[in-house]
Amino acid sequence: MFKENYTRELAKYEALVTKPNRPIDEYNGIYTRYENPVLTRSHAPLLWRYDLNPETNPYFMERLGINAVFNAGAIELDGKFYVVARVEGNDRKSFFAVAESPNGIDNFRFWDYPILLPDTEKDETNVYDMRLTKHEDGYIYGVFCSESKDKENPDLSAAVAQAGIVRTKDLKTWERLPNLRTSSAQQRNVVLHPEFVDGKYAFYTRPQDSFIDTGSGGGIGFGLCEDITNAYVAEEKITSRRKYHTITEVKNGAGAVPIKTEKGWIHIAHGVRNTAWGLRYVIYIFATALEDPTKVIAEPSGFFIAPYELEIIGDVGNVAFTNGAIARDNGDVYIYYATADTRLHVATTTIDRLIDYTFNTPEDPLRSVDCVAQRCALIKKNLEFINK
Ligand code: M1P
Repeated sequence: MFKENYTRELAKYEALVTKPNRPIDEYNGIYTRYENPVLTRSHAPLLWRYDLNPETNPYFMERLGINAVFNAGAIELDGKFYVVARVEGNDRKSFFAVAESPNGIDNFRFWDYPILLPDTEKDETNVYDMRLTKHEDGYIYGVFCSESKDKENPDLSAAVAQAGIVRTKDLKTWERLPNLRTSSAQQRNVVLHPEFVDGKYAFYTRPQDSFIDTGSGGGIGFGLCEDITNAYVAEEKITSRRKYHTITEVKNGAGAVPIKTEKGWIHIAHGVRNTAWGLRYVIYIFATALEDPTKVIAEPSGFFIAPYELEIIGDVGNVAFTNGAIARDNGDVYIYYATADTRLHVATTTIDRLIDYTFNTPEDPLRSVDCVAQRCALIKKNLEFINK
C-alpha cells in the first residue's frame, strides 16, 4: 500500500512541477496571463509533507500538510528566476521557502528545505509576504511582516504587525536584523527601496492604527533610515493616497520593489475596497519621480490586475496581491501575483508596455459624470479617426 501510494503521488508531483504553462486567450495589450498558477500547495515537495519511511508511516499518510502557497518575493540571479513564497501549513503558520525556475513561467521547484529564520524575535508568532530587494549596498534584503500577539489587548485575536528584516547574498544564509521601528503603531507591506536616497536607506511603509484597519494611515508611506542594522524611520511621508470611492478606499500597500525606468519609478501595489461580500483586493500601478520617489507623477485609473474567474475563490476570496516582480535587462517583466491567499500566478509584460500603461492610461476622475465624459472623449476621438 505504501509503495503504490508513494509511487503514484510522486508521479503526480513530477507531472505538476514540469507541466508547461501557456498564455490564456484573453487580450488587453498590457500583460499576458497564464493557464496555470506557478505555485500551489501541491507544489510542496512530498518530503515536506509525508514520512517516507514505510515502517513509521505504513499508510503513507500526510503528517504535516500544506494549506497554501502564495504571496512571493521575486528576484533574478545569474539568469535564473527565484521566488521566496509564503507557505502556510495546515496549522495556519506561514514560513518562507525558495522555489526556482529556468524561465519564470513554469517548472518552479522548491528547494529541499524551507528558510529557517534566525529566532531573534521571541514574541513573533507568524511571518509572511517577503519583499526581496537587490540593494545597491550589495546585499539582498528580505523585508516581511513579523506578527505577534498584542499582549496589551485581552482579545485573543489582537495582534501586532511589524516589519522584519533579513539579508543574504545567496538566498541560503540569512542574517536577521532587528525589526524596523517607526512612529506608527503597526506596519505591514513594508518594502526597501533598491537605492540610497540622500545617502540613506529608504523604506515604503504602510502606517496603520491596528492589525487590520489602517485607520488614520492615509496610504503608502515613505521614510528614510540611517542604519539598516538598527532600522528606525522617524518620519513617514504619504506617497500614493487612499481615496474615497476608488479601489484604494479602505487601504493600499506597496507591493513589488519599484522598477526603475527612464520615466520614473513604477510601483506595483495593492488597493482594497469594501463590498457586501467583504474586502476586495486588486493590484494597481503608480509612478514616482526619479529624483523624488515620494512624488507621485502618474496613477492610472482603476485596477491593473483583479482576481479573474476561478482566481476569486480560495481561502480569502476576492484577493489579488503582489509582493514580487522581476524586471530583466532585456526589458521583460514578470509579475508574481497571488489570488485568494491560496496560490501564486505570473503575468508577463515589458518595461515599454508598463511605461505606456502607466503614463498613457487616464487618471481616475473620481466622479461618475466625469468618468462618462472621459469615455465619451475616447469614443469621439475613435469615431473621428475611423471615419476619416
Ligand atoms: O488577505 C489579503 C491580504 O491581507 C493583508 O494585506 P493588507 O495588510 O493590505 O490587508 C496581508 O496579510 C496579505 O498577506 C494578504 O494577502
